[in-house]
Amino acid sequence: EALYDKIKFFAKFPQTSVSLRQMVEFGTKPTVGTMFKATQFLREELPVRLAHRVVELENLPYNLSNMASVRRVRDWYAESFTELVDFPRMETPAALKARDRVTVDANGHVVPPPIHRYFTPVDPAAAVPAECEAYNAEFVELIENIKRRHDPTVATVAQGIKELKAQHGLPHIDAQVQNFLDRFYMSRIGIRMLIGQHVALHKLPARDDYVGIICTKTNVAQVAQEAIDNARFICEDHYALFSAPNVQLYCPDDLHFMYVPSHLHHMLFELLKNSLRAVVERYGPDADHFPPVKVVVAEGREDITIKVSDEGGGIARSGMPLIWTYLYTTAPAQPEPETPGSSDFKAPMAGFGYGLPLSRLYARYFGGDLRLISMEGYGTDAYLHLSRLSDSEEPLP
Ligand code: W6P
Repeated sequence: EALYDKIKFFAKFPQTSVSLRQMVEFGTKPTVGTMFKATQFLREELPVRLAHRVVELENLPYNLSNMASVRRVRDWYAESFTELVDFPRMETPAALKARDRVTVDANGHVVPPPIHRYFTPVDPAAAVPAECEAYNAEFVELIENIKRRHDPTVATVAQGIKELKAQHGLPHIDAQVQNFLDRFYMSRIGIRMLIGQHVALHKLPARDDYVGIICTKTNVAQVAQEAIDNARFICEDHYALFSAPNVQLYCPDDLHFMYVPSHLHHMLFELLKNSLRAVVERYGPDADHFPPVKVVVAEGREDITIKVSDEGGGIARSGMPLIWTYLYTTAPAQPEPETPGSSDFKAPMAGFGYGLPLSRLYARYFGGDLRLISMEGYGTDAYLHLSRLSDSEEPLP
């Protein structure tokens, strides 16, 4: 069908990576003209990225492409693709006039037609600022709606994976499916970053240390403390505890770097929940003492590394690869691992969501990484590496 041909055509174009530094340079003191250029970039780039995903969603193994949930997600991508390529290009007042699409008022000023009638490329310098502004605003509204449309993607894909498990009884780690999901979610992080950044530049009031959703001086101790407070609160709620295990934070108060605070919070919150869960489940919710979780932040030249250490009993070495899989998390029943440590192994498994694989993708998105080292019978150390050199480019699948 015609739409699918168009999508396949767009999917032949390479995606364009953007670095954190570029996002910041672009968004510093955004004028109508710069925002217009950003609009033009996204108006080209987003359809290309969406098209790549549609083609992948159409070609999944295990008949995954025909599952209702996967098709629903595919349809959202195709719908958003259509809206973006149908979004009009803009044309100059001169061009408009030449095409007799405009009226000229009593003072000789051009009265532009409704935005949806613009459609040829324009030199922003030659365009009327008010027109550009209206055009930008309309584009922002479009991509905000697109972002909202795709909110339920992770839950919907997870549903599909669960159904796949039920139908095929697949092995716990299927490299193909794992690989697809890593690519798919990495792409999603990138698309949502670009949209979120653009919308924030357009809408949020200017702040000294923010460029869109990027904080040029993200205070590590502050974000870490918020993640700690939130994770402990959730833990107390979940286990009906009077007090969750303590979390000791070792971080210079003034340590800051350029990052997206919400991403950092998300990753630390996820790690801390896992650690708290491991500790509470090892000692039991009625224990009168828990060993504290420790968060140590180190400032290197290349990286800021955050280590989250718990004494939650650790994970069997054979179980480590499973931590990063998506199939595993939605699996209703797990066979016991063939190691003596199986009882230790089972406890932390129960609650794993997509949190860890997604957190690792968030870390990698800006050139960082997430690694786990476990001492079975004692505890687990998670190392979150964040690149301080903000010029690593988006890793696009
Ligand atoms: C555990 C399992 C785990 C996963 C991620 C982070 C910390 C921990 N601790 O026992």
